[in-house]
Amino acid sequence: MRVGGVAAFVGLGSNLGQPERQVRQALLELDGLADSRLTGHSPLYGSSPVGPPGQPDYVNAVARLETSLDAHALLDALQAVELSHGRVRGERWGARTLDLDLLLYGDRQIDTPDLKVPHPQLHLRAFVLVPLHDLAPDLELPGLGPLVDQLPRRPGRDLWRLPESADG
Ligand code: A4P
Ligand code: MG
Repeated sequence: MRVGGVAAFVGLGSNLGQPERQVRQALLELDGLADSRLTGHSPLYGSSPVGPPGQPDYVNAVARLETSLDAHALLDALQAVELSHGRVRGERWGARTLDLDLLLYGDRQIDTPDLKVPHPQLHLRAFVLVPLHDLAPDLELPGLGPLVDQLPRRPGRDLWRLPESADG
C-alpha cells in the first residue's frame, strides 16, 4: 500500500547498551511510524567513533522511508523514537542509546533552527555515506551533487560490515 509522498533517508546510530539490537529495533519502529512506511534499509555497519575519543564503537545504518509527514513532523516522530530508546538498564535516565538523523527529505533543502536538511555532516561521514550508497547508489544530494562523488576513495578501517543476524 502506498503511503504516498516523499522518500526520506534516516541515519541510525547507537553506541550504548546493545547497539545492534537498538538499531534493529529502531528499524521496526520506523516501519510503524504514522503516515510512513519503511521501504528499505542498508546493512548494519560497525564504526569507530567520530568525535570525543574513549567512547565505544558505534553501530550505524541508513533507512529509507516513504512518508506523507512534512519534514518537521517527521523529525518530531524520529525524536519520539529516540526518546523511547533513552533508557538502558544500568544507565542513568537520559543516556542516549539511539541517534536518528534526518539525512534527506526528498530533494528539499531546509535550513531552520531545529532542522537542517541535508544533514550538515552527511557528506563528511563514511558511516553515513557508505550505507546510503548501499541503499541508493544513484542518489543526488541536494546542493552537493551525486552521492558517488562524496564517497570515501578507499574503504577505511573505521567502518566494517556486520554479519547478518540470524533473527533478521
Ligand atoms: N537537527 C537539525 N537538523 C537535524 C537533522 N537533519 N536531523 C537538530 C536530526 N536532528 C537535526 O540533535 C540535536 C538537534 O539537532 C536536534 O534537537 C534537532 O533539532 P541530537 O541528535 O539531539 O544531538 P546530537 O546527536 O548530539 O548532535 P548531532 O549534531 O546530531 O550529532 P551527530 O552529528 O548525530 O553525532 N561516530 C560514529 N562512528 N557513528 C555515529 O553514529 N554519531 C555521533 C553523533 C558522533 N559520532 C559518531 C556517530
Ligand atoms: Mg543526531
